[in-house]
Amino acid sequence: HAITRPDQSPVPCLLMRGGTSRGPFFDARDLPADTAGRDAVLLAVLGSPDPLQVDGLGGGHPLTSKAGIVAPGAPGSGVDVEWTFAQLQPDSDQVDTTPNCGNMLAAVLPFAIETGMVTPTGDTTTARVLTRNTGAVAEITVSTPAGLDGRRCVRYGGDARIDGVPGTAAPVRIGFLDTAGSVAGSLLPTGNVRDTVEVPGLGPVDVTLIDKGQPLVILDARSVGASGAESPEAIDADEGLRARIEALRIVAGHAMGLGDVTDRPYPKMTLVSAPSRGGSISTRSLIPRRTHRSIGVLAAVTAATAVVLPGSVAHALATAPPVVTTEAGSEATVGVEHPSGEFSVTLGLDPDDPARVTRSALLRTARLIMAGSAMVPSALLEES
Ligand code: NQM
Repeated sequence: HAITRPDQSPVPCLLMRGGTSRGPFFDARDLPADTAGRDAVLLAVLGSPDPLQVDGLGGGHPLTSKAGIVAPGAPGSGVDVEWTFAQLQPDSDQVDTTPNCGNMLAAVLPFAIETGMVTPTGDTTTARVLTRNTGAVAEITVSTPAGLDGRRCVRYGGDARIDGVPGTAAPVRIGFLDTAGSVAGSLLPTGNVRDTVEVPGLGPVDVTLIDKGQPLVILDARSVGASGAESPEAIDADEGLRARIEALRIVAGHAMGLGDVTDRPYPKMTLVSAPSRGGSISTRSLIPRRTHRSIGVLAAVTAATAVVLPGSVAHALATAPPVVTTEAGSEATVGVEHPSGEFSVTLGLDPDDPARVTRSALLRTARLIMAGSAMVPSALLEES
């Protein structure tokens, strides 16, 4: 780069949408190697902390305060690409690399192809991607036709539609093997399908504490005085409701063995109610203090897993999903309703124990929005 401003320096970066999230993606080798230096650069790029993130690329919401750090898979590891997801916040200087993000994950293979880390193999390219945050491995397939110069490249346009994103785009197919216990250590960290927790100011609340890729507190919306049909804006504007949900989250965090989660972006809160649009369950997801416009990918996988788990709070309110039996075993397709539509998750079920989910598959889309460099104060790069 020939840019020689004395006080601002460029960091190569692709701004991408992954599913219903958006953020800058970096080649790990372009960021400071130490965590503190890396985080300082990410905060500068996003413009946090500031509710509007007016001095950076963030969009003033947790869903647009995210970053991806991508590297080639280690030789012999069996993965083609590895990445670290960073959750930032508009209004704090926290950079959290503990949880998964299945939405941003959808942009990782496109990024790896754009930057030459992965070479396309045919009209579609499949790669194994490791999320370093939790160790989850996903098999991802993207569309890679020949480009104008005859070389294969990522196709972003197409007919696939996901609720929560305008228009249509090329499909990004994601398959997960076991994602249980990503942050909480096991699928059911208390050992129970259902717990009753005592919440100060609210009393006893029945919950399912579960982690199939995202630690969730699943509760009947009515137990915090909601119907489950509220819009995200209505939930975010209701301070009393949010305070009740947050009080429950703190208690549940301890019960899940996660310690004091006051400043943590997990567990996420999932208010469930009976489906109303032909799906299996209706959800309102708080991530964790603002309400998702749809639902996170691994949050949807986790909620769907609870739907097929007899005794869970979700199972009790759900309409049983259709199950088909193929040569590969039984599959349930769970329709997770959310404020902007429905997220369909296909779960592979253990033939000996249909309450045990062995794999999950889902559809996302992604798009390269901008390619270039993010400018950050030079001192942040010199220090590393
Ligand atoms: O659960 C939001 C999102 C997410 C996370 C959040 C996600 C997932 O929608 O895998 O995708 O839960 O903070 O991007």
